[in-house]
Amino acid sequence: MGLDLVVFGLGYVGLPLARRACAAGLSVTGVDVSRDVVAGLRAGRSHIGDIPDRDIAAMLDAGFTATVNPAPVGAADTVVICVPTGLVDGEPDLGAVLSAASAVARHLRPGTLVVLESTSYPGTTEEVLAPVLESGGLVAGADFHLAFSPERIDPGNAEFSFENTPKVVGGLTPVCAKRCAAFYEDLVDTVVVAAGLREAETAKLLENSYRLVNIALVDELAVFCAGMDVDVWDVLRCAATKPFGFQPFTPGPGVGGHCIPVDPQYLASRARSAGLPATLISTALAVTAGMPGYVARRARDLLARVGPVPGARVVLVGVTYKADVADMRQSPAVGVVRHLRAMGVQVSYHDPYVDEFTVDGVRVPSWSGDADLAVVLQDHRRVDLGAVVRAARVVLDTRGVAVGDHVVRL
Ligand code: SAJ
Repeated sequence: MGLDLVVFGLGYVGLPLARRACAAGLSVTGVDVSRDVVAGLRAGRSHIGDIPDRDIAAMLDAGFTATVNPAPVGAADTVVICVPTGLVDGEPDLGAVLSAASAVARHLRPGTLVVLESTSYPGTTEEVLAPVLESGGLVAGADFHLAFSPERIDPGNAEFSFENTPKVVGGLTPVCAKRCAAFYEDLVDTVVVAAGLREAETAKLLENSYRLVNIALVDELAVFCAGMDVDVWDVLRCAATKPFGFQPFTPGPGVGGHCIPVDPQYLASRARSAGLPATLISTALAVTAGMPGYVARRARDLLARVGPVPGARVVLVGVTYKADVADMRQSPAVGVVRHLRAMGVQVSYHDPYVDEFTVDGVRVPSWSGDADLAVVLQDHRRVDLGAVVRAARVVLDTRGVAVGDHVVRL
Protein backbone atom coordinates (compact mmCIF):
# COMPACT_ATOMS: atom_id res chain seq x y z
CA MET A 1 0.00 0.00 0.00
CA GLY A 2 1.39 3.44 -0.96
CA LEU A 3 2.08 6.15 1.59
CA ASP A 4 1.74 9.84 0.93
CA LEU A 5 4.30 10.85 3.56
CA VAL A 6 6.99 9.49 5.83
CA VAL A 7 8.29 11.93 8.47
CA PHE A 8 11.74 11.22 9.93
CA GLY A 9 12.08 12.67 13.40
CA LEU A 10 8.91 13.11 15.48
CA GLY A 11 9.92 16.05 17.64
CA TYR A 12 8.68 19.64 17.86
CA VAL A 13 9.12 19.97 14.07
CA GLY A 14 8.20 16.53 12.69
CA LEU A 15 5.11 15.91 14.78
CA PRO A 16 3.29 19.14 13.81
CA LEU A 17 4.04 18.32 10.15
CA ALA A 18 2.66 14.78 10.56
CA ARG A 19 -0.38 16.16 12.39
CA ARG A 20 -1.12 18.68 9.65
CA ALA A 21 -0.65 16.07 6.91
CA CYS A 22 -3.07 13.69 8.66
CA ALA A 23 -5.62 16.48 9.00
CA ALA A 24 -5.21 17.18 5.28
CA GLY A 25 -6.10 13.55 4.54
CA LEU A 26 -2.64 12.24 3.68
CA SER A 27 -1.56 8.74 4.69
CA VAL A 28 1.34 9.32 7.07
CA THR A 29 3.91 7.20 8.86
CA GLY A 30 6.34 8.65 11.36
CA VAL A 31 9.82 7.20 11.90
CA ASP A 32 11.84 7.96 15.00
CA VAL A 33 14.95 6.41 16.54
CA SER A 34 13.42 6.61 20.01
CA ARG A 35 11.41 3.54 20.98
CA ASP A 36 9.91 5.58 23.83
CA VAL A 37 8.67 8.24 21.43
CA VAL A 38 7.21 5.59 19.12
CA ALA A 39 5.59 3.65 21.97
CA GLY A 40 4.13 6.84 23.43
CA LEU A 41 2.62 7.92 20.12
CA ARG A 42 1.23 4.45 19.48
CA ALA A 43 -0.43 4.70 22.90
CA GLY A 44 -1.90 8.10 21.98
CA ARG A 45 0.48 10.09 24.18
CA SER A 46 2.15 13.31 23.01
CA HIS A 47 5.67 14.18 24.14
CA ILE A 48 5.46 17.69 22.64
CA GLY A 49 4.25 20.48 24.91
CA ASP A 50 1.78 22.19 22.64
CA ILE A 51 0.45 19.05 20.96
CA PRO A 52 -2.28 17.56 23.16
CA ASP A 53 -2.92 13.82 23.38
CA ARG A 54 -6.26 14.29 21.66
CA ASP A 55 -4.39 15.38 18.52
CA ILE A 56 -2.37 12.17 18.59
CA ALA A 57 -5.62 10.22 18.95
CA ALA A 58 -7.00 12.03 15.90
CA MET A 59 -3.83 11.20 13.96
CA LEU A 60 -4.13 7.54 14.90
CA ASP A 61 -7.78 7.57 13.85
CA ALA A 62 -6.63 9.01 10.51
CA GLY A 63 -4.31 6.05 10.06
CA PHE A 64 -1.04 7.54 11.37
CA THR A 65 1.48 4.96 12.50
CA ALA A 66 4.76 5.49 14.31
CA THR A 67 7.72 3.13 14.00
CA VAL A 68 11.47 2.86 14.46
CA ASN A 69 11.67 0.95 11.17
CA PRO A 70 12.56 3.08 8.12
CA ALA A 71 11.16 0.50 5.65
CA PRO A 72 7.96 2.53 4.98
CA VAL A 73 10.20 4.90 2.98
CA GLY A 74 9.98 2.29 0.21
CA ALA A 75 6.28 2.97 -0.13
CA ALA A 76 6.35 6.77 0.32
CA ASP A 77 5.69 9.49 -2.24
CA THR A 78 7.36 12.06 0.03
CA VAL A 79 9.92 11.76 2.82
CA VAL A 80 10.61 14.75 5.10
CA ILE A 81 13.62 14.71 7.43
CA CYS A 82 13.06 16.68 10.64
CA VAL A 83 15.89 15.57 12.90
CA PRO A 84 17.93 17.78 15.27
CA THR A 85 20.98 19.70 14.09
CA GLY A 86 23.00 20.82 17.07
CA LEU A 87 26.58 21.82 17.78
CA VAL A 88 29.63 19.98 19.00
CA ASP A 89 32.35 22.35 20.23
CA GLY A 90 30.67 25.17 18.34
CA GLU A 91 30.68 23.28 15.04
CA PRO A 92 27.66 21.85 13.16
CA ASP A 93 26.65 18.34 14.17
CA LEU A 94 24.96 16.63 11.21
CA GLY A 95 25.06 13.18 12.79
CA ALA A 96 21.31 12.79 13.02
CA VAL A 97 20.85 14.03 9.44
CA LEU A 98 23.43 11.54 8.13
CA SER A 99 21.82 8.66 10.05
CA ALA A 100 18.38 9.52 8.76
CA ALA A 101 19.70 9.93 5.21
CA SER A 102 21.39 6.53 5.35
CA ALA A 103 18.16 4.91 6.54
CA VAL A 104 16.21 6.63 3.76
CA ALA A 105 18.77 5.61 1.14
CA ARG A 106 18.33 1.95 2.00
CA HIS A 107 14.64 2.07 1.01
CA LEU A 108 14.41 5.02 -1.39
CA ARG A 109 12.59 4.31 -4.62
CA PRO A 110 12.46 6.30 -7.88
CA GLY A 111 10.04 9.21 -8.04
CA THR A 112 10.13 9.98 -4.33
CA LEU A 113 10.47 13.55 -3.04
CA VAL A 114 12.97 13.88 -0.19
CA VAL A 115 12.84 17.14 1.81
CA LEU A 116 15.27 18.25 4.52
CA GLU A 117 13.66 20.55 7.12
CA SER A 118 16.48 20.41 9.66
CA THR A 119 18.29 23.73 9.94
CA SER A 120 21.78 23.70 8.48
CA TYR A 121 24.32 25.76 6.57
CA PRO A 122 24.03 26.53 2.83
CA GLY A 123 25.26 23.55 0.83
CA THR A 124 24.18 20.87 3.30
CA THR A 125 21.36 19.43 1.18
CA GLU A 126 23.37 19.18 -2.03
CA GLU A 127 26.84 18.45 -0.66
CA VAL A 128 26.07 16.28 2.39
CA LEU A 129 22.56 14.86 2.08
CA ALA A 130 22.43 14.10 -1.65
CA PRO A 131 25.52 11.84 -1.75
CA VAL A 132 24.19 9.73 1.10
CA LEU A 133 20.76 9.44 -0.51
CA GLU A 134 22.43 8.45 -3.81
CA SER A 135 24.42 5.67 -2.09
CA GLY A 136 21.64 3.27 -3.04
CA GLY A 137 22.30 3.95 -6.73
CA LEU A 138 19.60 6.52 -7.46
CA VAL A 139 20.55 9.99 -8.73
CA ALA A 140 19.17 13.13 -7.05
CA GLY A 141 17.21 15.35 -9.41
CA ALA A 142 16.98 12.54 -11.96
CA ASP A 143 15.64 9.47 -10.14
CA PHE A 144 14.24 11.25 -7.07
CA HIS A 145 13.39 14.82 -6.13
CA LEU A 146 15.44 16.66 -3.52
CA ALA A 147 14.47 19.87 -1.69
CA PHE A 148 15.06 21.92 1.45
CA SER A 149 12.32 23.65 3.42
CA PRO A 150 13.23 25.42 6.67
CA GLU A 151 11.10 24.68 9.72
CA ARG A 152 9.34 27.67 11.21
CA ILE A 153 7.66 25.99 14.15
CA ASP A 154 7.46 28.35 17.09
CA PRO A 155 6.54 26.26 20.14
CA GLY A 156 3.74 27.85 22.14
CA ASN A 157 2.93 30.49 19.53
CA ALA A 158 -0.85 30.75 19.56
CA GLU A 159 -1.01 33.14 16.58
CA PHE A 160 1.21 31.42 14.02
CA SER A 161 0.62 27.74 13.30
CA PHE A 162 2.16 25.33 10.83
CA GLU A 163 -0.70 26.09 8.44
CA ASN A 164 -0.62 29.90 8.45
CA THR A 165 3.16 30.34 8.49
CA PRO A 166 4.53 30.79 4.95
CA LYS A 167 6.69 27.84 3.93
CA VAL A 168 9.90 28.49 2.00
CA VAL A 169 11.00 25.71 -0.36
CA GLY A 170 14.14 25.32 -2.45
CA GLY A 171 14.81 22.53 -4.94
CA LEU A 172 17.92 20.89 -6.37
CA THR A 173 16.29 21.53 -9.75
CA PRO A 174 13.26 23.60 -10.79
CA VAL A 175 11.31 20.36 -11.13
CA CYS A 176 12.29 19.40 -7.56
CA ALA A 177 11.17 22.81 -6.35
CA LYS A 178 7.86 22.49 -8.16
CA ARG A 179 7.30 19.03 -6.71
CA CYS A 180 8.12 20.25 -3.21
CA ALA A 181 5.88 23.31 -3.55
CA ALA A 182 3.02 21.06 -4.66
CA PHE A 183 3.50 18.89 -1.56
CA TYR A 184 3.34 21.79 0.90
CA GLU A 185 0.55 23.62 -0.95
CA ASP A 186 -1.88 21.04 0.43
CA LEU A 187 -0.68 21.77 3.97
CA VAL A 188 0.00 25.52 4.31
CA ASP A 189 -1.65 28.73 3.18
CA THR A 190 1.45 30.16 1.46
CA VAL A 191 4.42 28.50 -0.24
CA VAL A 192 7.42 30.62 -1.21
CA VAL A 193 9.76 29.10 -3.82
CA ALA A 194 13.41 30.10 -3.33
CA ALA A 195 15.88 30.32 -6.18
CA GLY A 196 17.50 27.11 -4.97
CA LEU A 197 18.57 24.94 -2.05
CA ARG A 198 21.18 27.35 -0.73
CA GLU A 199 18.84 30.31 -0.72
CA ALA A 200 16.28 28.35 1.27
CA GLU A 201 18.95 27.10 3.69
CA THR A 202 20.41 30.57 4.14
CA ALA A 203 17.01 32.26 4.57
CA LYS A 204 16.44 30.28 7.76
CA LEU A 205 19.86 31.18 9.11
CA LEU A 206 19.24 34.85 8.32
CA GLU A 207 15.93 34.74 10.21
CA ASN A 208 17.54 33.49 13.40
CA SER A 209 20.79 35.41 13.03
CA TYR A 210 18.69 38.55 12.73
CA ARG A 211 17.18 37.79 16.13
CA LEU A 212 20.51 36.96 17.73
CA VAL A 213 22.19 40.16 16.52
CA ASN A 214 19.29 42.36 17.60
CA ILE A 215 19.03 40.72 21.00
CA ALA A 216 22.77 41.21 21.42
CA LEU A 217 22.36 44.87 20.43
CA VAL A 218 19.84 45.57 23.20
CA ASP A 219 21.82 43.47 25.68
CA GLU A 220 24.90 45.57 25.00
CA LEU A 221 22.81 48.75 25.12
CA ALA A 222 21.51 47.72 28.55
CA VAL A 223 25.08 47.42 29.83
CA PHE A 224 25.96 50.77 28.25
CA CYS A 225 22.88 52.49 29.72
CA ALA A 226 23.52 51.10 33.20
CA GLY A 227 27.01 52.58 33.07
CA MET A 228 25.69 55.91 31.82
CA ASP A 229 22.74 56.11 34.25
CA VAL A 230 20.28 55.94 31.35
CA ASP A 231 17.00 54.04 31.79
CA VAL A 232 17.33 51.52 28.96
CA TRP A 233 13.74 50.35 29.46
CA ASP A 234 12.45 53.84 28.83
CA VAL A 235 14.78 54.10 25.84
CA LEU A 236 13.20 50.93 24.46
CA ARG A 237 9.70 52.19 25.24
CA CYS A 238 10.36 55.38 23.31
CA ALA A 239 12.13 53.71 20.37
CA ALA A 240 9.29 51.20 20.02
CA THR A 241 6.92 54.03 19.16
CA LYS A 242 8.65 54.37 15.79
CA PRO A 243 6.04 52.91 13.42
CA PHE A 244 8.52 51.87 10.74
CA GLY A 245 12.04 50.58 10.46
CA PHE A 246 12.31 49.38 14.02
CA GLN A 247 11.42 46.12 15.78
CA PRO A 248 11.65 46.11 19.59
CA PHE A 249 13.71 43.48 21.36
CA THR A 250 14.26 43.29 25.10
CA PRO A 251 17.51 42.88 27.03
CA GLY A 252 17.86 39.85 29.21
CA PRO A 253 20.21 37.48 31.04
CA GLY A 254 21.35 35.84 27.79
CA VAL A 255 19.99 33.81 24.87
CA GLY A 256 18.87 30.22 25.28
CA GLY A 257 16.86 27.66 23.39
CA HIS A 258 17.67 25.34 20.53
CA CYS A 259 17.34 27.93 17.74
CA ILE A 260 18.76 31.35 18.36
CA PRO A 261 22.09 30.48 20.01
CA VAL A 262 22.61 27.53 17.62
CA ASP A 263 21.45 28.28 14.09
CA PRO A 264 23.60 31.39 13.57
CA GLN A 265 26.66 29.32 14.45
CA TYR A 266 25.95 27.19 11.38
CA LEU A 267 26.28 30.30 9.25
CA ALA A 268 29.39 31.48 11.08
CA SER A 269 31.01 28.06 10.80
CA ARG A 270 30.32 27.86 7.05
CA ALA A 271 31.68 31.36 6.60
CA ARG A 272 34.84 30.53 8.53
CA SER A 273 35.45 27.40 6.48
CA ALA A 274 35.09 29.44 3.30
CA GLY A 275 37.29 32.26 4.58
CA LEU A 276 34.30 34.65 4.48
CA PRO A 277 33.23 37.12 7.18
CA ALA A 278 30.61 36.40 9.85
CA THR A 279 31.86 38.94 12.39
CA LEU A 280 28.43 40.20 13.47
CA ILE A 281 27.26 36.72 14.44
CA SER A 282 30.46 35.98 16.33
CA THR A 283 30.29 39.28 18.17
CA ALA A 284 26.59 38.81 18.97
CA LEU A 285 27.30 35.35 20.36
CA ALA A 286 30.04 36.79 22.56
CA VAL A 287 27.81 39.62 23.82
CA THR A 288 24.88 37.36 24.68
CA ALA A 289 27.19 34.74 26.21
CA GLY A 290 28.54 37.45 28.49
CA MET A 291 25.14 38.38 29.90
CA PRO A 292 24.91 35.70 32.62
CA GLY A 293 28.20 36.93 34.04
CA TYR A 294 27.05 40.53 33.82
CA VAL A 295 23.82 39.69 35.65
CA ALA A 296 25.85 37.93 38.37
CA ARG A 297 28.07 40.99 38.78
CA ARG A 298 25.07 43.26 39.05
CA ALA A 299 23.68 40.90 41.68
CA ARG A 300 26.97 40.98 43.57
CA ASP A 301 26.99 44.77 43.61
CA LEU A 302 23.43 44.87 44.96
CA LEU A 303 24.17 42.25 47.62
CA ALA A 304 27.24 44.19 48.76
CA ARG A 305 24.93 47.06 49.67
CA VAL A 306 22.99 44.93 52.18
CA GLY A 307 25.70 42.72 53.60
CA PRO A 308 28.52 40.28 52.85
CA VAL A 309 28.26 38.59 49.46
CA PRO A 310 29.59 35.16 50.50
CA GLY A 311 26.72 33.35 52.17
CA ALA A 312 24.10 35.76 50.87
CA ARG A 313 20.82 34.14 49.74
CA VAL A 314 19.78 34.71 46.13
CA VAL A 315 16.70 33.25 44.44
CA LEU A 316 16.57 33.05 40.64
CA VAL A 317 13.02 33.57 39.38
CA GLY A 318 12.38 31.83 36.03
CA VAL A 319 15.21 29.47 35.05
CA THR A 320 13.93 28.11 31.71
CA TYR A 321 15.28 29.55 28.46
CA LYS A 322 12.39 31.93 27.91
CA ALA A 323 9.13 33.01 29.53
CA ASP A 324 6.16 30.64 29.70
CA VAL A 325 7.96 27.56 28.43
CA ALA A 326 9.33 24.58 30.36
CA ASP A 327 12.32 24.11 28.05
CA MET A 328 15.72 24.37 29.77
CA ARG A 329 17.92 24.00 26.69
CA GLN A 330 20.85 26.41 26.82
CA SER A 331 19.10 28.38 29.54
CA PRO A 332 21.16 31.41 30.64
CA ALA A 333 20.19 30.60 34.23
CA VAL A 334 22.91 27.92 34.23
CA GLY A 335 25.59 30.53 33.67
CA VAL A 336 24.12 32.82 36.32
CA VAL A 337 24.23 29.97 38.86
CA ARG A 338 27.86 29.19 38.04
CA HIS A 339 28.95 32.81 38.47
CA LEU A 340 27.00 33.26 41.72
CA ARG A 341 28.33 30.02 43.17
CA ALA A 342 31.85 31.23 42.41
CA MET A 343 31.07 34.30 44.54
CA GLY A 344 30.07 32.10 47.48
CA VAL A 345 26.41 32.97 47.15
CA GLN A 346 23.69 30.54 48.28
CA VAL A 347 21.56 30.14 45.12
CA SER A 348 17.98 28.83 45.04
CA TYR A 349 15.38 28.98 42.28
CA HIS A 350 11.68 29.56 41.79
CA ASP A 351 10.09 28.32 38.56
CA PRO A 352 6.70 26.59 38.29
CA TYR A 353 7.80 24.88 35.08
CA VAL A 354 10.87 23.26 36.63
CA ASP A 355 10.62 20.48 39.21
CA GLU A 356 14.36 19.99 39.55
CA PHE A 357 17.23 22.27 38.57
CA THR A 358 20.77 20.88 38.60
CA VAL A 359 23.91 22.74 37.53
CA ASP A 360 27.23 20.90 37.17
CA GLY A 361 25.80 17.92 39.01
CA VAL A 362 24.77 19.96 42.04
CA ARG A 363 21.06 20.51 42.67
CA VAL A 364 19.89 24.09 43.02
CA PRO A 365 17.46 24.07 45.96
CA SER A 366 13.93 25.36 45.56
CA TRP A 367 13.29 28.77 47.04
CA SER A 368 12.50 28.70 50.78
CA GLY A 369 10.38 31.87 50.66
CA ASP A 370 12.75 34.69 51.52
CA ALA A 371 15.99 35.98 50.10
CA ASP A 372 18.47 38.79 50.31
CA LEU A 373 18.12 39.21 46.55
CA ALA A 374 15.66 37.95 43.96
CA VAL A 375 16.85 37.93 40.34
CA VAL A 376 14.04 37.85 37.75
CA LEU A 377 15.45 36.00 34.73
CA GLN A 378 12.26 34.98 32.92
CA ASP A 379 8.87 36.66 33.20
CA HIS A 380 6.63 33.61 33.51
CA ARG A 381 2.97 34.63 33.58
CA ARG A 382 2.41 31.89 36.18
CA VAL A 383 4.77 33.51 38.70
CA ASP A 384 3.31 35.91 41.29
CA LEU A 385 5.96 38.57 40.87
CA GLY A 386 4.38 40.72 43.58
CA ALA A 387 4.96 37.99 46.12
CA VAL A 388 8.58 37.72 45.03
CA VAL A 389 9.10 41.47 45.34
CA ARG A 390 7.55 41.44 48.82
CA ALA A 391 9.72 38.54 49.99
CA ALA A 392 13.13 39.81 48.88
CA ARG A 393 15.13 42.67 50.36
CA VAL A 394 16.28 43.67 46.87
CA VAL A 395 15.15 42.60 43.39
CA LEU A 396 17.29 42.60 40.25
CA ASP A 397 14.85 42.53 37.36
CA THR A 398 16.47 41.52 34.03
CA ARG A 399 13.18 41.73 32.13
CA GLY A 400 11.87 45.15 33.06
CA VAL A 401 8.63 43.84 34.55
CA ALA A 402 8.88 44.06 38.36
CA VAL A 403 7.63 47.08 40.31
CA GLY A 404 8.77 48.28 43.74
CA ASP A 405 11.05 50.80 45.39
CA HIS A 406 13.62 48.06 46.05
CA VAL A 407 13.52 46.80 42.46
CA VAL A 408 16.56 47.49 40.31
CA ARG A 409 16.36 46.82 36.59
CA LEU A 410 19.08 45.54 34.27
N1 SAJ B 1 15.27 36.83 23.92
C1 SAJ B 1 15.70 38.02 24.50
N2 SAJ B 1 15.18 39.20 24.04
C2 SAJ B 1 14.27 39.23 23.02
C3 SAJ B 1 13.85 38.00 22.44
C4 SAJ B 1 14.36 36.82 22.91
O1 SAJ B 1 16.52 38.03 25.42
O2 SAJ B 1 13.83 40.32 22.66
C5 SAJ B 1 15.85 35.57 24.40
C6 SAJ B 1 14.82 34.65 24.99
O3 SAJ B 1 14.68 34.88 26.37
C7 SAJ B 1 15.43 33.27 24.70
C8 SAJ B 1 16.18 33.47 23.39
O4 SAJ B 1 16.39 34.88 23.28
O5 SAJ B 1 16.35 32.91 25.70
C9 SAJ B 1 15.43 32.97 22.17
O6 SAJ B 1 14.17 33.52 22.24
P1 SAJ B 1 13.13 33.49 20.97
O7 SAJ B 1 12.00 34.37 21.30
O8 SAJ B 1 13.86 33.72 19.72
O9 SAJ B 1 12.53 32.04 21.06
P2 SAJ B 1 12.88 30.70 20.35
O10 SAJ B 1 14.25 30.22 20.65
O11 SAJ B 1 11.76 29.80 20.67
O12 SAJ B 1 12.87 31.08 18.80
C10 SAJ B 1 11.85 30.63 18.00
C11 SAJ B 1 12.38 30.66 16.61
N3 SAJ B 1 11.50 29.90 15.76
C12 SAJ B 1 12.07 29.11 14.85
O13 SAJ B 1 13.26 29.00 14.70
C13 SAJ B 1 11.14 28.35 14.01
C14 SAJ B 1 12.47 32.07 16.10
O14 SAJ B 1 12.72 32.07 14.68
C15 SAJ B 1 11.19 32.81 16.35
O15 SAJ B 1 11.29 34.13 15.84
C16 SAJ B 1 10.95 32.83 17.84
O16 SAJ B 1 10.73 31.47 18.21
C17 SAJ B 1 9.73 33.67 18.19
O17 SAJ B 1 9.47 34.65 17.49
O18 SAJ B 1 9.11 33.35 19.23
